[in-house]
Amino acid sequence: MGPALAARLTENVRRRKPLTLEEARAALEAEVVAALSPRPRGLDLSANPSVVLLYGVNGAGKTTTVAKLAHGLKQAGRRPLVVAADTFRAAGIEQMVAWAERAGAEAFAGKPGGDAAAVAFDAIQTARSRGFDTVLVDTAGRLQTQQNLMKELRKVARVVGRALEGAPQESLLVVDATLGQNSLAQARAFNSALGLTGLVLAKMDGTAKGGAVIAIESELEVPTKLMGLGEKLEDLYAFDPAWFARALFG
Ligand SMILES: Nc1nc2c(ncn2[C@@H]2O[C@H](COP(=O)(O)OP(=O)(O)OP(=O)(O)O)[C@@H](O)[C@H]2O)c(=O)[nH]1
Ligand SMILES: [Mg+2]
Repeated sequence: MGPALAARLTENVRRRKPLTLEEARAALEAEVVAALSPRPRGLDLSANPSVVLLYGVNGAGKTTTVAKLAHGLKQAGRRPLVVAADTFRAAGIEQMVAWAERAGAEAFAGKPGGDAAAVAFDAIQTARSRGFDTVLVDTAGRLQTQQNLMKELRKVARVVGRALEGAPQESLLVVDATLGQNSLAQARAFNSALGLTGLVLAKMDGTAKGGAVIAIESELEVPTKLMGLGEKLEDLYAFDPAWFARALFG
């Protein structure tokens, strides 16, 4: 969770004067939960349609998360439209379309090398005319330091807002739990460029602890909303601070 926050939480635990290891562990858990909550952690999908944009660095888990979300929304009786707007990387579109098929969701695909913002705009028109209630937009991976690519994302968000008032309803940063403290730098940059509404913590099924989201939430007040616990469609969960704090300390 980074040295500054770790020092703060440790100091708080010390003040509670735990007598046993068990008490210390429980106090730490309580401190983590306190640092994480209470924040609204549900997706805001009340608008019809609602638009969800997913951002993140290369390989974070964006495409997989879109597929998992589509799967979960279908199961909840909704009609999601999956938008393959990674026009940048070779096979980026095909990958999203293949995942959408597996999830039983319809896909709206851009053309390789095309304008991602235009793809998102057209997808929203399609959603409105054909009655899709949720538009899930997969974007190309990029480093937060690539200014021109960050600018392109701002354009996507702007154009989405023009296509539909109040959109995007959700701007989610997918954070790879195995990347550690670099996630904080990512979150700062994506948040200041795009105004994040939430985080998705992917790859929590391995040895990674994902402690970086505590630092991100404390500093940016952007709630972690979802958590990826594997590579299958069923492996997406609502983020639960109590569960997370327990998992953090084994
Ligand atoms: N174990 C595990 N693997 C995951 C999880 N989420 C994604 N992955 C894997 O991470 C890799 C990258 O996932 P993608 O969804 O393609 O990531 P992306 O952000 O779309 O990548 P780019 O489009 O290349 O930027 C794939 O091998 C996924 O199967 C997760 O929750 N757990
Ligand atoms: Mg992808």
